[in-house]
This record gives sequence, structure tokens and C-alpha cells, in this order.
Amino acid sequence: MRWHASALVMAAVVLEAAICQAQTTIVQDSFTASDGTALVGRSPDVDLPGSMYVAHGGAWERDIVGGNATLGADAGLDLSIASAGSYTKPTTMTISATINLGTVGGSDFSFRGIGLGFNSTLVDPNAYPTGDALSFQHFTGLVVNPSGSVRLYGYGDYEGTLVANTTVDTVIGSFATPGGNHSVRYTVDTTTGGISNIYLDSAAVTAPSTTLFTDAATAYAGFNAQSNSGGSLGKVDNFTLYDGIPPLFPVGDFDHNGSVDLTDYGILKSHWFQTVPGGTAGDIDGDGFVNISDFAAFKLAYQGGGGTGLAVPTPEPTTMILAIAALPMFLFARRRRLLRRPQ
Ligand SMILES: [Ca+2]
Ligand SMILES: [Ca+2]
Ligand SMILES: [Ca+2]
Repeated sequence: MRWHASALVMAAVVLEAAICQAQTTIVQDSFTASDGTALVGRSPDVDLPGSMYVAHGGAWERDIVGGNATLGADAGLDLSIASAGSYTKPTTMTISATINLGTVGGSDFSFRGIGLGFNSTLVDPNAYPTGDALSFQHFTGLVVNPSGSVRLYGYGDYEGTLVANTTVDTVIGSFATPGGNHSVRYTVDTTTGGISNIYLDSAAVTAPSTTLFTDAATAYAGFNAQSNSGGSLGKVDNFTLYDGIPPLFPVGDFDHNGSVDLTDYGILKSHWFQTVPGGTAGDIDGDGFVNISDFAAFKLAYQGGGGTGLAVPTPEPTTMILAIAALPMFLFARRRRLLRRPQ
């Protein structure tokens, strides 16, 4: 009997490890640093062992301005994501970022705009200028054009002229308003080279059939900018590469604005003890009913999973009422702490 209990615990541990593995953040950078901090050679906030951004393209601006990675007219930045040490490069990866075209302009074609994706190599000894490949030269990924259209672009081999028969260039979606911040996210499978789960500002977009995203084509992960005018600047923020396919929104983010806050608590509270569509409106555990287990999960999500602060209440009516009554005070105290924290 004891053996069975141990086996069950082991199975639970393995399952939990598998779930965690499927959602691991392997690279994340929110570019919090002083204005002017160099991006080249920078380690992201969440980093692969020893990897740093490597520049390619022209010697245009690549630094941090206002908490964003800022790129000039032909500038690319990438990280090697090759297996190293205890880290093994995943075969299924999800890449996401917030992009802002800024003053990146010109007519739409293939790589013009801001690209989020992968490079097979960064430096081409045959490129001009020698040893410094153009930002898009070996790029495979999605490019947001100046008009807001989004293209799947691949194998940008450039030796003075585009090698058309090696280039894939397909419009897959668009942003109605090109200006301002936009989120781009998609998943690649290096065993098939396919792309899936494309989201533009959290709206799902039909993924085209492709075999572009091979292991070789995804040697580096990063972003680039290409404009028809010198001095133009585009911005990238919240650059993230996941192992596998993580949830589209954080746990507890009921209004899908990307953060877990008092508004989400209000949604949970207003649906307290109500039947709702599974996984929405305060129902975190997906059973279609908003109750104490959802509240407990929300509390953990709000605390960032740390589990400190309020004790998890037991599911008794009086405790539940007290817990719900106490949550705003707890949230308020947390917000005050956050506000006091020096930026
Ligand atoms: Ca930022
Ligand atoms: Ca929210
Ligand atoms: Ca529930």
C-alpha cells in the first residue's frame, strides 16, 4: 500500500514537472535599464546559459530607450538558442513580443517593418559590408509592415539582389491601426518546420502551411527593423521565448489585458457562486462555477505564485465571506507596497 502511495506521489511529481516543462520561459526581456544602455552584448532578464544579444545588419541604433529595445533602419539583434549545458533547445517554441513601428516607414514589401523571429546565421562572409549581414538576410519569421500588414517571411538571402526563388513572402494578417503597441505571438515546430497559434493583439490568425522553421533556420531568436529612411526608429518590448505553448493569458487575467489586477478580482467577485462558461469570468479551475477554489487560485496568481500573505481559506461559508471581504484590503496593501517601490 505504501508503495502505491509513493508511486502516486512520484506520478504527480512527474506530471507536474511535465506541465512546468511545457510552459518554461527560456528567454524573457522587458528592457528595463537606463536610456542608452547598449543592447549588443546584453543578457536578457531571463537568459539562456551565457547567451547575449548579437548585432547584425548596419551599424544603426540598437539600445534601450524608455524601457524598449530601440532599433534603427537596418538593425537586427539575436540570441543563440543552441543547446548548452543542462539546457536543450526545444523542438516546439513560442515567441512573442510587443512591437511598435515608431517611425519605421516606406512601402510594404517582404521584410520592411519590424520582424520577430529567427535567424539561421548572423554573419555572412560574402555580405556587404564584409562580415556584416543585413538584418533580414537569414531571417525567418513574421514581419509587421509599415501599413500594419503582417507577413510570413523566410530565407532572406541577399547578395546585392534578392534571391527570389529562396524567399517566402506571404501576407497572413494585419493590424487595423499600424501605430502604437501591438503584440505578436506564434509557435514553431522545428521537427516539421511549421508555424501555428499565431496571435496578433491576441486575435487568432490562420497559420499558413510552411516548412520554413527548421532547426537550422531557428539557430538564433530575436528581432529586427528595416526602413526606407535613415534615422527612423522602431521599438520592441517584452521579448519572450517559451519552451512549448504557454497559456495565452496569465492565470487570473479574466479581462485578457495581460495583467492580474483589481479589475480581474472585480470580475471574480461579481460572478461569485455563479455558473459561467468554463475557464472564464472568475472560474480558474475550469469547472464552470466560481467558488473558493477559484478564489484560492486567484490569490496565488495575484501574488505571483509566491503563496505568501493571506492564508488559503478553508471552504466554509463564514471563512469564504471573510476571505472575500479581506481580499480588497490585501490587494490594496500590495498595491501600496508596489507604489512605494523605487522605480
Ligand atoms: Ca519594457
Ligand atoms: Ca486582467
Ligand atoms: Ca471553478
